[in-house]
Amino acid sequence: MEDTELKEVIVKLGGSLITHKDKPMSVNVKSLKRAVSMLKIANTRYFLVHGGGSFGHFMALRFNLSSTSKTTSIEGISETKAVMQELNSWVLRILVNEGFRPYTIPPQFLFKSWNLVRSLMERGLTPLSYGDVIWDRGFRIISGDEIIKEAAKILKPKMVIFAMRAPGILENVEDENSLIKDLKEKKLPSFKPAQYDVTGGIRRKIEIAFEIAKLGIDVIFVKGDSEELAKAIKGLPFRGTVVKGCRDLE
Ligand code: IP8
Repeated sequence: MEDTELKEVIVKLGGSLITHKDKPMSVNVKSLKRAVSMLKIANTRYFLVHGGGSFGHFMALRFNLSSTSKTTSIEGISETKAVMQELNSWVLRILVNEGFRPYTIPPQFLFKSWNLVRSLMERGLTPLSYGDVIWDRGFRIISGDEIIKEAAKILKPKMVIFAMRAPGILENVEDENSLIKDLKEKKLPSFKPAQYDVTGGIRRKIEIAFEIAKLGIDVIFVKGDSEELAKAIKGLPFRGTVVKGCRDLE
């Protein structure tokens, strides 16, 4: 069997896709179910990660937690972990109902468990992780995007997909027709900061996408609750944004 056939696809289910971002602690069940059904249709091996949306970001902001500073608020640590675990249960349940066999590994353990991740995938299970609070010489938030970056380095997937609410990266957030199809490093639009986002928002996401692309892996931003997601995974023409993998080792 060709090596490429064994490679999995890493998908980040964005918090803005799977929750109602302006409504605290509210799962967007419809979008989440649709995104999961698209993953099923595309029928490949996945490593999945989900974001915090109106669960994690809302709580982290309330207790002043972030990805760039350490917190000593033990209430904030527990409350934020609790809501992320709750959101993870929703994702887990919907994946199971759709026929996946997911297995959650919180990020605190993930980085020491890549062999477990590989074993899970070999057995037909789908490893799932999520943005969370971790101990990193002090407690801080780790975003799903940071997890994806590490996973991409280790697993060397076929592609990395950010499944989002928007149809991709937009030049102007208010205009869905301003989609950037081919995103190049020098052509970054200026993004407004999100209403609440403790992990750096779309700008940080794009920086991470370029870091992954430098490993020679294509990174795709696509609307998660639409057929475009399945098309992108299958390698068919789709509407979305591509950051082309570019490894110049020669
Ligand atoms: O939505 C954030 O993960 P992200 C996780 O992937 C928390 O940035 C706890 C806010």
